[in-house]
Amino acid sequence: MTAKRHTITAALPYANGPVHIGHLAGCYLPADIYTRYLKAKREEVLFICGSDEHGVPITIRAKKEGITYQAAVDKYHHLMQQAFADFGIEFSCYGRTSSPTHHQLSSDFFRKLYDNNGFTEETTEQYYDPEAKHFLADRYITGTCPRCSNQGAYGDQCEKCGSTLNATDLINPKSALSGAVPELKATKNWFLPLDKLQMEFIDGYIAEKKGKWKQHVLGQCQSWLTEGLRPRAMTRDLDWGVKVPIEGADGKVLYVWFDAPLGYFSATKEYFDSRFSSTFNGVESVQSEGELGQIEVGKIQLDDWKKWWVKEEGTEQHVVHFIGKDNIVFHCIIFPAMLHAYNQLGMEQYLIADQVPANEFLNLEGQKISTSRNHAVWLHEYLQDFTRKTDELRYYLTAIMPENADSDFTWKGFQLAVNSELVAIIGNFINRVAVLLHKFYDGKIPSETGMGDREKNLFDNLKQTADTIDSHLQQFRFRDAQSALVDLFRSGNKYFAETEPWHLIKTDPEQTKGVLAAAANYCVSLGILCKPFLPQAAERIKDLFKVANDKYDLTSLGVTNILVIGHAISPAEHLYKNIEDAEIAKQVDKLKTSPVTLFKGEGENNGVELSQSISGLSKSEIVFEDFSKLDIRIGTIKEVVKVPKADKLLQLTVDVGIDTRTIVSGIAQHFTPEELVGKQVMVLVNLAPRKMKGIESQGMILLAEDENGKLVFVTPENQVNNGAGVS
Ligand code: B3M
Ligand code: ZN
Repeated sequence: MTAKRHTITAALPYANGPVHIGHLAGCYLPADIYTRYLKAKREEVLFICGSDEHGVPITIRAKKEGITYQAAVDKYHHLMQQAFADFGIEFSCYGRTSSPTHHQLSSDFFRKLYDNNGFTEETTEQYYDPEAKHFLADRYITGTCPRCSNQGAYGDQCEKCGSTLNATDLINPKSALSGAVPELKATKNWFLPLDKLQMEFIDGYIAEKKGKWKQHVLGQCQSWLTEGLRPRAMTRDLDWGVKVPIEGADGKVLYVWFDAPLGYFSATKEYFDSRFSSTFNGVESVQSEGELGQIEVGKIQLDDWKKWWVKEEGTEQHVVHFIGKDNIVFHCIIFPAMLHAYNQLGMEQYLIADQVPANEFLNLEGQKISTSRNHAVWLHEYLQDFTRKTDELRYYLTAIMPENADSDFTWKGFQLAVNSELVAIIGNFINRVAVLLHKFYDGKIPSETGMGDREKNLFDNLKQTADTIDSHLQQFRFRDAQSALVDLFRSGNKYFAETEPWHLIKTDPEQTKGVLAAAANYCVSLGILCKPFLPQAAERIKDLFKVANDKYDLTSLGVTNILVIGHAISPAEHLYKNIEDAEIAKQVDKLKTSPVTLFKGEGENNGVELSQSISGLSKSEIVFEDFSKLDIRIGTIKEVVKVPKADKLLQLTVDVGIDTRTIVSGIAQHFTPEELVGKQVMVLVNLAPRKMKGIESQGMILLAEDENGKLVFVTPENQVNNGAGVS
């Protein structure tokens, strides 16, 4: 069997601010789930990340805070690294691009390309601040937007109208450093000939990914390629970054998007170097379970970081970059072009990504996350407010992960996910099994697993679902994978509902033993499957059922006698606790007190305007992601009153589980208020609120029309809980 080696990267976050939930859902969480899953399969995997400490946003942040660039990146590097660790993102190595190893490696990489005519030299006119004696990055220039006349537009974008700009487009440009009028001055830089590399390599590389990569990723790549790539400067006039290793290039550094992806290499190198010096970034290096699979530590050579980045005959190697959608061009086009150019030199043959499963953006309570306006949920603050509740956030973020379309985090949604799924389905099942084992059998496995039809079905379904999860994960469908896992807990609850061991014990004590032994062994398998998604649950289940470490991985999945007769378990406990309304209210208030903007701020990606509302469905063909934007839930009509001076409208008060809200509906001519109270209906709950006759309507009730034009409600066949989702 050929070995499979997986090199997994997550985008290096800019060290200019703390980590928020958008970052987590965008790339760190899916990368962590994926890595943990491969580890549970005992495949070779290395998970690489680090802080991106160069580039203009860092220099702006440092200037704002009145500290040196290095002090700024030190501060945020440590803050981010700590928050990731506290949240349980298990990087194998977390580097930083201000490290000497990184400067050396990226500088050498540039120099080798340079020595082999890998760049073209071009002189262009750039804005220069005559007072500060400094070339100005586009972000350092403000002026009037030529499109919308906003006087505070930046040299790279106007945050009012969302246009992408060149600094020379601005009317009345000013330097943000000194306020001086900038002058155009000639400057020489080195350009990567992307036009040539497109024809030579990139076109074919992307074409080959059709049907393999996510549609939205290919779509973005294709639009760049159709427009035609142009040479791009790989050096910049800036005083912070990796110095350009060429005579006469004083005051110039490598373009941040040239050095940052090489940070994946340098973080790996530093990690392997540290295995000989036992420190990494000055911190004791800890190797986590299963990380290097079958590699024997004693055999590692100094150069072994290249095992993860250089082609090796006879080994199946996979490089996967987890990123957000704003990083697509850099990871799918520019970095591969750099590596291809380097590979042409005939030295090491670097591996080029075979998957880039970029995610789209996560919004927060219907608005874009904005770091500059503090409309965000910061990870380190979450961890303070919800001590050790990491599974809870992982679970909800995975459930709403913006895999193929933007999605929305709401605190109510978070509460509902925790209370009605983690507590009511997952925690509840595990707890019931443990409680009954203690109640009837002194906390010991009473017999072998009973193997009747029900048990056979239970375990068959487990194995099939595990295969489904595997296939979802291989295709980066984290939401579906997690939801299949929850279904397995539902099946456990159903098994109990059918076998009723609490009654069965009175009529058939022997069979009851078999049922509880089956349930307990089934719990162990569920715990193993929780590992990538809900690591805390996985640990708690392992401790609760006292499972040996070496039996707790995917090779034990579906085994019905992991827990043998007489095996004692720990006292029963609840895996999760309900999140109370007051905790949610506090978070919602916190957001309200921070001003919200409609546009993205400094350090973010572009000036795209917020789309706040769902614009009404078109009747043309849609894809599933379009449908999944609709949040349809079951609700119960509590009160109905006529709307004064409107003969068609009724004002309904509807309990939709997550809250009780007002909905105005044009159904007064079809129903009397009396016949509506108590009715269960389907409600589109994430429709933007709108006012009708001065009343704000928060959602829409779904109705069908019969052949006579009479309206009928679309109702669930059986009574279900308010708030139940319709999908
Ligand atoms: N720091 C951009 C970002 O955080 C950038 C990623 C670098 S990955 C090599 O969105
Ligand atoms: Zn504008």
